[in-house]
Amino acid sequence: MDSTAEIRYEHGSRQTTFIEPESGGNANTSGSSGGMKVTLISPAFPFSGRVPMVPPVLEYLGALTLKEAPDAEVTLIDANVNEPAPEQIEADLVGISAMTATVTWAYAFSDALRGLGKKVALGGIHPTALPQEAKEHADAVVVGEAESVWRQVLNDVSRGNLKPFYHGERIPLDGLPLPLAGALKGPYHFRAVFTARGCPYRCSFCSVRKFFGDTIRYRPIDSVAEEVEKCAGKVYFNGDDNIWGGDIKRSIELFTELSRGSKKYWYGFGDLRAPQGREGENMLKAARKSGLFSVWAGWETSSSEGLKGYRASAKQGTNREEAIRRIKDHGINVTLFVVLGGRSDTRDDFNYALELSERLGVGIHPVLLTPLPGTELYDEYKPYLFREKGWDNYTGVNAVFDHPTMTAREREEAFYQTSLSLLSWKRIWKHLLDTPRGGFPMNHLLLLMEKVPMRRAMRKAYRGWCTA
Ligand code: B12
Ligand code: SF4
Repeated sequence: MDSTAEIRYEHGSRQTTFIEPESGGNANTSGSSGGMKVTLISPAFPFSGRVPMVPPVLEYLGALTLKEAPDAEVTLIDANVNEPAPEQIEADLVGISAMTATVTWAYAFSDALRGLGKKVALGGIHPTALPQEAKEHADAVVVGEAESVWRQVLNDVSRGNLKPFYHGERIPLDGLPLPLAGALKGPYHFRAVFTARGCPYRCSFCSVRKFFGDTIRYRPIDSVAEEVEKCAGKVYFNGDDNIWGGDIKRSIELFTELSRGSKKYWYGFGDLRAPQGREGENMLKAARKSGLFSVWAGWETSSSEGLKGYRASAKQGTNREEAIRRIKDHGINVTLFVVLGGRSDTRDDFNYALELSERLGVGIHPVLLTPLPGTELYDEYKPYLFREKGWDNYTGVNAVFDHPTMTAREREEAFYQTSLSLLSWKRIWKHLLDTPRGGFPMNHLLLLMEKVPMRRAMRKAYRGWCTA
């Protein structure tokens, strides 16, 4: 799960980017989608509003579209920057990418577009988990990854023969196009780079394994390095589910290659097991040298019983506190994700998150446990879900199921109080002091860049919640 999600930015001017079709775009690889207009949309977030990251899916799917249909006209829209009116969209095909939290917006927007006679394809993690539901709101649903089917979709649109479902296969990640970096202008600070897909762990609350598979597929190291050089800014986000991957030797090779390039800083999600292994030290050394300054790790919960319940023990290794110390010793900052408010949690678990942050000198990112469709947790929690709460409540800040001892309001209040305490000036200051000195000044500056807007966003969200 991710956290920069909670950084809000004020709304700015309209931002839609039109990308010129390749000049003289000749042989259309699709053979028949000549000059078609394709608009790709990343929906508005219900909770976080504007985030400082370019929506990776737009730049990537835009590039894939031009790879498959070089003479297509591609328009990218980040609805967090500019929420367009459906009447403004002129396209032969509109592709909308949705996760669970954003699918309510995606469905409503798609319904409006279809009401105007436009063709819409929905894709991404939520339509893949619930394709039949998504089909109610779309002309076509792309289930799974786009690479193996996108050309077919474009062909079918141009022939007026769109199918209801396209099933993407999990193919090797060689030859992926470079994202259309810079095409989407906006108040962005970061761009994401992906080096792998898939996760071998089995956390019951996570959608990733079912979507991308339980084996890891890696991109060739030279294409990752090329992308970092050409597309990533001075500071970038490694969007992998686990920056260490499952193969430490490969990670060291990747980090070594990255450190040969121009100096860039990066951050991402990593498990706590890899840094503990025999090769852990070497890996951390190479990662730091390549510019890694901050790791977000899933601590998830305090007790081993709780970890077992979430099937999240394996990724913790045998001594997770030692892993945190090691990472920090290498000058790398640590933030831990903690899930709260599960049916076996109590109010004390919220206090535990505060204690953990003090004791380990790390940032904590609390999330209210959210059973996302397509996960094992969803099946387990199905009987307790609040049916009246739509998918736009599935953001990690709302209680969406019944709890044996705490009301939804009590859990949400506890969540906000915990988050606000973690973002108090006193704790931000303490976190700055606890930030590894080896990372000065970049780690400290970036920590402030992250915490201050997050604090502002959380306070605003809390005020909104109090009046709701
Ligand atoms: C980057 C990212 C973010 C960024 C998004 C930035 C942005 N503006 O888009 C930010 C930080 C904002 C974010 C926020 C959140 N995120 Co997030 N995020 C990711 C991450 C790491 C990468 C997604 C990505 O961009 N991948 C790159 C693109 C190229 O790949 P892709 O999206 O998978 O697209 C491929 C296919 O899915 C498909 N496809 C996707 N869309 C479409 C559309 C069409 C038309 C077609 C044809 C195909 C297609 O084709 C692509 C190529 O194969 C994923 C983890 C993951 N492994 O997916 C989590 C993930 C998507 N996030 C998740 C969650 C839960 C959240 C939050 C709710 C977390 C939170 N509590 O704060 C928030 C939601 C926002 C909010 N608060 O309201 C979950 C979603 C689970 C679910 N069922 O919805 C994921 C899967 C993480 C996880 N471990 O579970 N996130
Ligand atoms: S480690 Fe767990 S939470 Fe992270 S991607 Fe893998 S299954 Fe999901």
